[in-house]
Amino acid sequence: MIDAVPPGVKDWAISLFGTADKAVFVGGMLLVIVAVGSLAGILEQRRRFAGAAVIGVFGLVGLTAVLTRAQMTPAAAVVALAAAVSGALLLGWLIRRLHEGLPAGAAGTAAVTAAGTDAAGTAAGTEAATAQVPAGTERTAGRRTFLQVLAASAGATAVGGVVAAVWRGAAASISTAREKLQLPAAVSGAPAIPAGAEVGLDGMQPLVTPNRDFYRIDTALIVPSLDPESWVLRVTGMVEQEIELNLADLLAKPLIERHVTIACVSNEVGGDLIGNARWLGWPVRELLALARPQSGADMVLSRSSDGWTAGTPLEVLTDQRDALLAVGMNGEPLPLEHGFPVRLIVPGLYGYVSATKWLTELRVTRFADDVGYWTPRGWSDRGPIKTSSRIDVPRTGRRVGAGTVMFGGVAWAQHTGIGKVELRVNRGPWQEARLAPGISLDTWYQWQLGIELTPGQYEVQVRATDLNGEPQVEERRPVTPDGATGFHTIRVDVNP
Ligand SMILES: Nc1nc2c(c(=O)[nH]1)N[C@H]1C(S)=C(S)[C@@H](COP(=O)(O)O)O[C@H]1N2
Ligand SMILES: [Mo]
Repeated sequence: MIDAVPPGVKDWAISLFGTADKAVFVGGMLLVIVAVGSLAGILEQRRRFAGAAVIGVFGLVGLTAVLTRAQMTPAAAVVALAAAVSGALLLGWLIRRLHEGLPAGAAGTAAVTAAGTDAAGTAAGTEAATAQVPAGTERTAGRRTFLQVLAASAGATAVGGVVAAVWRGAAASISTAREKLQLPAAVSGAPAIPAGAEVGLDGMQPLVTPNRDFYRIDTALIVPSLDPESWVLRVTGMVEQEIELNLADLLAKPLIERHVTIACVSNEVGGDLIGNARWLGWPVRELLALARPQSGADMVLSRSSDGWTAGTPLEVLTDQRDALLAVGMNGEPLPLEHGFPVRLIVPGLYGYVSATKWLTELRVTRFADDVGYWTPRGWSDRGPIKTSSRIDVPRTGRRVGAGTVMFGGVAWAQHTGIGKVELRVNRGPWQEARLAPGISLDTWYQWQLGIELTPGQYEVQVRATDLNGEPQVEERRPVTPDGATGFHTIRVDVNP
C-alpha cells in the first residue's frame, strides 16, 4: 500500500498521524480485514462460493504484495496461499453448518439450491428435510456447531499466531545478539561537548537525544531483523573493485565517533523529526577508496535489507566530512529500529537521501541511471538540509508572567554551522540571542534570550543564520519536494 498509493495520500497520512502513522495503518488493516471477512460471510450465505471467491481475491492481493517484496522467500508466498485456501474452505464449511441447522425453506431458496449442488450439501438438505425435528431445535443445534467451530478456529488461529511468533523468534534472538555485541573503542573519539553547549532551560530538549526518544521514520511495518553473524555489505556498480564486508571486518577497522544531528525532510517548521546522537562508525570514504569508483559515477545508491534505497551524491561520501557506516549510537550498538547492525549517517543531508538503516549494499552509479526510493514519489533527488531553527521554550500558546521572559531553542545548519540566532516580537526588529557553542558544525546548537514583555499577547519568531552569513529562508514552503522553509512562529500570552 505504502509503495503503491500516490505520494499525496501518503504525505497527507503522515501530516495527519505523524509518527503514529504505522499504528493507524495497522489498525486500518485490521478494519479492512474485518470488513472483507464480514462481506465474505454475508455473500457466502446468499450464494455458495461467493464469499470464498472474495477471500480468494483478497488472498491474491496478499500474494501479489508478498511477491513484490524485496526479501521474498518461498515460505512467504506459501503463507499467503495457505491463508486464502484455508479461509475459503473454512468459510464454506461454516456457512453450510449454519444452513444445515435451518429447516428446509427457512434458509432461503438461493441457499438451499446452492447447497444442493454438491454431495455434502445434498446430504445436509435431505437430512434437514427428512428428519422433521422441530425447527427451533435444529436451528439451535446448527448455530451451536457454527459458533463452536468459529470459536475453535479463532482459538487455533490465536495459538498458531503465538507459535509462529515464538518460532520466528528472530527479532528476539537478534536483540540478544545485539546485547552481546561488543563495540570496539573509537581510534578517534567524539570531540568533548564544550562547556555551556547545553543551555538547560526548563522544557528544552537535551543536546544529545537519548536513543529511546530519538524520532523514527521508515517504511518498515516490521522492523527488519538482521543477524550480525551473517550480515554482509556489498559495494557494487561502477567500481574497479567490488567489495564484500562482514561485521567482524567492519568492527576491525579504525572506527571514529562523532556527534551528528540528523533530520527528516518531512519535518515541518517547528517540528520534532530531528535528533542528535553520538555515532560510532567507519568513514564511508575509506571503504569507497578501497572500491575505487569509476569516473562518471556521481551517486551511491544505498540499499537496506527490505529493499528501500537512498541516492547520495558520491562527492558527499568521499569529501572530508564524517559520513559514517555507523554501528553505534550513543555508546550502544544501533537499536533495531534505528538500523541494526549498520546504517549510514551523512552530516548535512536529509535522511531520505542518506541515512539508510539495515544497510546491505552500496551501489556506485549515476543520478542519470538510478533513483532512490522517494524520488519517483514526489521528492527531490537531492536533499541538503535547510538551515532552520525552533523555539522550544516557552511552548506556543503558553501563559507566562510579565517581566523578563526566557526564550530558548535550537538551530541547525549541518556541516556549515550556525553563526547567529535572532528573535523578533510582533515583527519588530531582530534581537540577537545568546548562541551556545555547538558540539561541531554537524550538530544543532542551542540558544537562549530573555525579552522584557509587558502583559499582552505576542507573536515571536526565530531566524538562524549560518556561518557563511546565509539567513534561513523566510518564505513558507511545504516539506515537499525538498524540505520546509519559513520561520518558526509562536504565540505567547503574558499575564498581568
Ligand atoms: N531502510 C530504511 N532506512 C531509512 C528509511 C527507510 O524508510 N528505510 N527512512 C529514512 C528517513 S526518511 C529518515 S528521516 C531516517 C530516520 O532515521 P531514524 O529513524 O533513525 O531517526 O532514516 C532513513 N533511513
Ligand atoms: Mo525522512
